[in-house]
Amino acid sequence: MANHEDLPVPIYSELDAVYGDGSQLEEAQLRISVLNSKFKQLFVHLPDIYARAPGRVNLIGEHIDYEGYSVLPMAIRQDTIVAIRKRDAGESEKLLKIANVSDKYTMCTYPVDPDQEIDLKNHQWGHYFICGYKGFHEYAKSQGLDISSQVGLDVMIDGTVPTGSGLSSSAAFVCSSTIAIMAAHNVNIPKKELAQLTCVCERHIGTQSGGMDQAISIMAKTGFAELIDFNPIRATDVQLPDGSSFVIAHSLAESQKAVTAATNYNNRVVECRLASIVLGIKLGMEPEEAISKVKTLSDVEGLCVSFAGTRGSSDPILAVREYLKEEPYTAEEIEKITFKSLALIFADSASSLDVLKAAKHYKLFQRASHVYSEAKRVYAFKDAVSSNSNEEEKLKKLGDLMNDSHHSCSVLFECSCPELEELVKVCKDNGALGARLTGAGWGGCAVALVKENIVPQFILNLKVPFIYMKNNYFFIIVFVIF
Ligand code: NG1
Ligand code: MG
Repeated sequence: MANHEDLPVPIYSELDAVYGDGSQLEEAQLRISVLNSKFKQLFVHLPDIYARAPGRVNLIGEHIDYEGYSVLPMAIRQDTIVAIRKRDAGESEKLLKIANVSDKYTMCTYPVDPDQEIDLKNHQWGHYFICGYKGFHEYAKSQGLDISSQVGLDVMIDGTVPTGSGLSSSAAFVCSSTIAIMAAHNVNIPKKELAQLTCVCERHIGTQSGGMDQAISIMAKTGFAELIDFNPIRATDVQLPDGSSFVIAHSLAESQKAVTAATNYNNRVVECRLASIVLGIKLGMEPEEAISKVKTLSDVEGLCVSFAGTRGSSDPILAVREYLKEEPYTAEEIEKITFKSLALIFADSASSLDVLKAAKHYKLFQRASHVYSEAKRVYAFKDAVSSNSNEEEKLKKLGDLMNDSHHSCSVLFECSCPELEELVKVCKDNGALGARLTGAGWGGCAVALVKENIVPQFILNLKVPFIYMKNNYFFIIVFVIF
């Protein structure tokens, strides 16, 4: 039988197929009937095709996918559905019209030209569809496929993943759009290729994404979390222990990653790249070689390990402690090591140059320490899940790893925020075995591991003190998984 990740993704033309496992039929039918009636009202015709992609919660492995390290997310039921109709070649209007079921989002209109530039300075919600559109056409060109881009598309979006919440509403949108656009052109490819392609698509929004969100959105399986490896992308099922639930709670601080990229997300990608170049040089590479060959901290791990090996341990964190200083680096200090200006090192990446403009200093020691320790925690988590210990011990271990991950994100990677700190504390005070921010951070959700028998009480307890402490917040959104 073909491997799950070698199969193509499903495309839907019938109502009852939107949830592949046939569950929640009524909810799906209701959504599709609203979608259809709004579609018809606006575009006169009905859509030809529906595509669906879920959001995700990351259980552990934060800010390490773009450094080449494995992560451990699972899909959530909240998703994006895209309904699409390709206009006939004879129809005069040649535009991409992207509408939304929710009145919150007004219709966005774009030309059909796949080479159009996305106006990143003027962020619009429809840009995420164009990410898929541009990415698909680039893919088609690279494969020599003959795709006419001169027909208009009518599109209606229905998303249920809260935006800016760290639950990957963006990847759900980009993935479902890409699948729908491909289907409209009769193209389909295996899931693992699509996971790679959609990661490249989403980078058109200006964030230097690592690929976790698209990989889990495309390759998730009901009832499992997945260990996602990169280069090449691969998904391995992880069956979580019985007797526990993951509760996701929203801090209600919204994190608009596409808008804050230069100081937050892309800043960390740049800092990690600089840390890996400096480490490469300190561990014996020529500066020019390190700049051209070393892209991520995983690229220099081999060098770190052989260094550390001479001291009787194979821990790259020891190399970080030996060779990177704890005080933040100025650009000049780094340039003394690289013998090349930072502007030249990043000359081919406009979004990295934006980071350099905004940055005052670079915390190489802290970022590298987080990445190497977090990468280990992912494997420790996976090992704990499959170990022979009793459930009680397993859950305790998983909770401890989640707590350590949060501490590292907060103190070393500095991607938390006061609201998330408070929420994580409230989770722990109310009996969570472990709690941590999930996704990029700087707002959004926390995920807590909670024993199943206390989940209802946990949710109640969580709401009360949180509302009390932050009386400007009226509610938190809670999803329970498993
Ligand atoms: P969210 O939480 O969706 O903004 C981002 C990245 C991931 C990963 C995590 C941090 C995108 C599309 N997603 O997720 O690749 O780096 O942050 O672990 O940029
Ligand atoms: Mg996102």
